[in-house]
Amino acid sequence: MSTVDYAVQSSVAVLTVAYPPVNALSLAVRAGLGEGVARAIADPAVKAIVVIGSGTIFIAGADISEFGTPNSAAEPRLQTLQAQFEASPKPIVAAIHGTALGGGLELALTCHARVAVQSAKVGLPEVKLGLLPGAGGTIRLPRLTGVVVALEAITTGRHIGAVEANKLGIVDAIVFDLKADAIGYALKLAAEGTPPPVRDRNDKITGVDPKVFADFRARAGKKWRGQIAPARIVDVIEAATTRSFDDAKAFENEQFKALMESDQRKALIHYFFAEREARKIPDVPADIKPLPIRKVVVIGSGLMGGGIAMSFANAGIPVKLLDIDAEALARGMGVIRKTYETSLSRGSITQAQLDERFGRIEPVGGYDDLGDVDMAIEAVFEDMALKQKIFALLDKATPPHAILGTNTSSLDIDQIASATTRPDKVIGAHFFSPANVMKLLEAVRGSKTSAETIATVMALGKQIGKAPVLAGNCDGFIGNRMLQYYTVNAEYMLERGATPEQIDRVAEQFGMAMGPLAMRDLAGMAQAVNVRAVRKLTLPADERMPELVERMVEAGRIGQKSSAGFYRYDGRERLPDPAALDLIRAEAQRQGIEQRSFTDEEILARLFHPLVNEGAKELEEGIAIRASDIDVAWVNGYGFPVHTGGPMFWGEQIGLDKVLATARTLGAENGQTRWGPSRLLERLVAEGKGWKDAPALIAAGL
Ligand code: TC6
Repeated sequence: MSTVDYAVQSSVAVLTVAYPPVNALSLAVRAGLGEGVARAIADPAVKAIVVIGSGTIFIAGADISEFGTPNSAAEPRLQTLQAQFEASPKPIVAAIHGTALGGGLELALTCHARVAVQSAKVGLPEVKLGLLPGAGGTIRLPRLTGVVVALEAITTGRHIGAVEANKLGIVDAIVFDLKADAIGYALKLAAEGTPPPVRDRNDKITGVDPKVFADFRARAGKKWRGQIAPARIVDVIEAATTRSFDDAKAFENEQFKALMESDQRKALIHYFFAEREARKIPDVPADIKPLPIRKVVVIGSGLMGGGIAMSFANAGIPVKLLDIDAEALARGMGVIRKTYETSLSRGSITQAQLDERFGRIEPVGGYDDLGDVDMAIEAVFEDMALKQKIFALLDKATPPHAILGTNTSSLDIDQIASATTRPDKVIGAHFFSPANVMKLLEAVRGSKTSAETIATVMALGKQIGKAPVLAGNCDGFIGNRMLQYYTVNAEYMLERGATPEQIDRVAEQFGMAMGPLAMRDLAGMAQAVNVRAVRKLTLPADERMPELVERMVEAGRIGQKSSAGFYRYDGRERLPDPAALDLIRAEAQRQGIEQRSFTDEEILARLFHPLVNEGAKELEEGIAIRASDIDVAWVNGYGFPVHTGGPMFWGEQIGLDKVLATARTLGAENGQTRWGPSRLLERLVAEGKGWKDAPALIAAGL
């Protein structure tokens, strides 16, 4: 079947792109569009042309899977097609539904007009792939919207709803019957005379004050955290205002090519596919149908439960928020209301959305009325006996088909499931705080969790806008199991002479939103002391837990709350504190540790290499299915910089041999049992292999 269907309707050639799943601009699609336009121009019976997508989408952009293959450079290239569109004597109208993204929108910008249905979205999300819109997006979009809007839209890559796009001048008209109205619009243009292409409209990019760009760089640059593409985007948009179209286009090409070659682009495209791959579970057949989840109950109205309830409400799924403590329930509902009100005051939701979303959350005081839920998620504190009691109640109160999820971050799923008569329907559904914001959903399979239950939770995760990752049942699952190495290691380094500022600066320059010690101060030390008390009980004999946090608490330095921890705080501003350094030094002496200086490079290695080593152990044990799943977990749950591709991809990029060397050093220093090298890592390095070879080695028993 052709990838572009050609038909003439009411003297208009309608070119329908039919290239599932997302009508990406593969070579075949580009060729089909080029042939279609040439045919329409040559046909005297055709007055105008409409380009439309089949299925649920207009065009999702360049075909990312073609990048780096001969097809991506083969003619007709996108830019050749665009020149053909712009030169067409007959008007071309883009008829947009679903999404028009990246190259899809850039192609539409070379049409003579764009019409869209109200539900459509447009955007230039290339920045999320480490790229810039290299098919003229950076120099055409500002010609329609002005530079201020273009700067924000292209550096964030956000999807813009059709109504807003219409107001901004990107879309010319909102229509109802897409094909028929687009044909009508095209005929109107043909009757009035083909309008000039966007490239010739210069009024919005003339006389722009250069200060606009300087201000934008100063303001927005802080959010880029080491990503290179946004700054290049600003440079090209600025060039669009100072150079001719062709000169600016040449500059855009040059910058696009440079980004295409960058490690960040490779990492971000790895990440794009990793997130989609994570939803595919090898032993869950693709034809297993997820159960429809029409209503959910969340048990526990604390911060976590409330955030989880909001995640469902935001995605249009009605949810009951259950708490047997009436006061806590009222408080929880109050917090939810307040969170929505903050979003309203920031302009991120409308009053109507607030009412709708809040209205979907029904507070309930007991288990009597759960006959209509398809899923329950328990989010009470980490107490096995309490959880088992709740699961026994849920087992009786919910319909037999309902899935029972637990938000535990560490407890044994099988033990929780044993309190029910349906262990096949019990699964971990571990959200991250704040649950209405954080994207990671760690689904945890117990030994009896069924394929249908897994398929349902993975699909549900996507439906509510999360990035679901499936983990095996172990202490800490995928993410938290690795986290301890990062945080504990920061403290080992403090004992040995690194300073909190140095460690946090290295982590933040790497791209973490906040370094591990500043994070500890923010989260507060008291809870960490409790967690460690439990962890110490199971610590192997060859390992010593650092006790800096304990010393801080003893000295009344519990973190930001007491304005002192690893730093001192003036309001929220964190400042170096000699008193904290004294305390660290005294503890090092007590432990008989000699302090020394650390280079930034060593700090970076000691902070992040152990994550990769532990990730490899998770692969060995089957806790994580793929290295890329670990990347998805760490990017979305712990803020690991996405432009590195995630810890495992990054580890492979810098060299697994380096990671292994660090594991050997830390094994010798901190105890081999937990800190020593993973066998998988040793094998991969010995054989010069990478993560893609891991499954075969593991299957062969390492
Ligand atoms: C660009 O345009 C550069 C231009 C300059 C050139 C000079 N290509 O996300 P989903 C696959 S850069 C190839 O699950 P949704 C995806 O891997 C591009 N494949 O669906 C998955 O495959 P699987 C700028 C693609 O409905 C399947 O389609 N554009 C592409 O939740 C379904 O994907 C973007 O960055 C692609 N472009 O969301 C847009 N896109 O089934 C990227 C998707 O084998 N795409 N696939 O796993 C998206 O944001 C989303 O896919 C979506 C649909 C919103 C279009």
